[in-house]
Amino acid sequence: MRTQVAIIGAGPAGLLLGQLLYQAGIDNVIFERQSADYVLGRIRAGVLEQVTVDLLEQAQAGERMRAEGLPHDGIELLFGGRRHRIDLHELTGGKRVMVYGQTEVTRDLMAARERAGLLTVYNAVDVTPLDFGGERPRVRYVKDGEQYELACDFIAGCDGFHGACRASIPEGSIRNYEKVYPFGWLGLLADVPPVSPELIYAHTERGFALCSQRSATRSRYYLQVPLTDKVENWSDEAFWDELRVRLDPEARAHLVTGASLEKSIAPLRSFVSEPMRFGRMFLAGDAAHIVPPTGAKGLNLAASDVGYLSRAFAQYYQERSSEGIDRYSEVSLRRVWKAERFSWWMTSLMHRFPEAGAFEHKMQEAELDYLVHSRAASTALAENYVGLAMD
Ligand code: RFL
Ligand code: PHB
Repeated sequence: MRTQVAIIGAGPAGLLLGQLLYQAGIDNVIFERQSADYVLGRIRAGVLEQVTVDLLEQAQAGERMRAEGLPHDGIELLFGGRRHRIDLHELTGGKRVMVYGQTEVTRDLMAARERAGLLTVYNAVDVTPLDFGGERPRVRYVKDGEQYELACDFIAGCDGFHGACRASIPEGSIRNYEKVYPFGWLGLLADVPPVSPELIYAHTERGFALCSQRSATRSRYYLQVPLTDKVENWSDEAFWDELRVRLDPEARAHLVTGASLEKSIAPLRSFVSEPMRFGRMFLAGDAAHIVPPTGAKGLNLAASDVGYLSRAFAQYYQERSSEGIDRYSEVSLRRVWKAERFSWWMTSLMHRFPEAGAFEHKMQEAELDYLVHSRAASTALAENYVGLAMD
């Protein structure tokens, strides 16, 4: 068996890459360790930049998003007990974000792939990228107890932070940069109407909270929690009680609570691996970098990576030019580092750090006050939040 691009991982990066390559006439096969249902069961991102929306349209997977996604023109920052609106649309000269869950993005991409008749090997065991340092890479895997190999021109490592691709690159050929934060996010999904039409990012003495949403009837909320907390010790009631005290009086009065559909704790990390290429293997998405979720950038970076990578492969096959693939890592990393900076900044500004003292708390409050009252500072936030342009 043979293909042009073997893609490891059927998360948003792998699935979107597969569709963009298909649109460019490039053959590809995806290998995924889990089942399709398992992939769809992971509740993650909710905010799409215009760049991501455009790529999903290009991939012919944008129809339902266009109909059901919620365009948002602003976000609110809550601190000192009051909310302040950041008008993304006005500050960026007409840009906005789209609230549409990663689960739905993934579902739409899976459906588009099925329509195209492309092969995805789910429940693939021991997926191993081989010989990608040379001219003839291969992927070895086990399916239903039998071992197989697929020859290919290139391997796309879209297998997330804990995947096999980055781990199989010889030590010393890539450099990792990492920062681990001393807290996590406890997330809860429930079929209740959102507390407010726009997202609320709350900075409080008890820690950060985020009010997000998936639709007019489904809400997603997050609380900053110590890393030592266990999800099983957080009852739904305890979650709602804690969220309530982190909100302003009006939001508190409007909060509708209900049984959780999902509840989980995610640690927060900043991570970049450089370069995003070794020989004929290219890393994309969480396989290459992680951002803390505060800036809503993870899924969007996965999308822009595969936007660049699909362009590079198209140039290779259609124009016989290696220029795009040779520049992939450099071009992607320029965007990645700016999103890393924004996510780190927003995380540092909005959370309560255990080691911070009274002076640091005053600095956070002063910066938030400056941010919402300075047009220049608000514009910088808005410009990054809606997403920087792709080169
Ligand atoms: P994924 O989604 O982790 O997919 C990788 C896939 O690879 C598979 N895999 C393997 N397959 C074969 N062989 C192996 N050895 C394999 N190892 C792993 C996995 O099963 C999986 O299916 O990575 P990808 O595609 O790069 O996508 C990245 C995004 O999922 C991630 O960046 C975002 O979810 C981050 N994120 C957010 N991003 C945003 O842009 N906006 C947001 O609002 C946002 N909110 C969030 C988030 C992430 C969160 N968590 C839980 C980490 C909120 C949270 C709480
Ligand atoms: C979400 O809806 O899951 C979400 C929204 C904004 C973020 C992070 C997560 O910054």
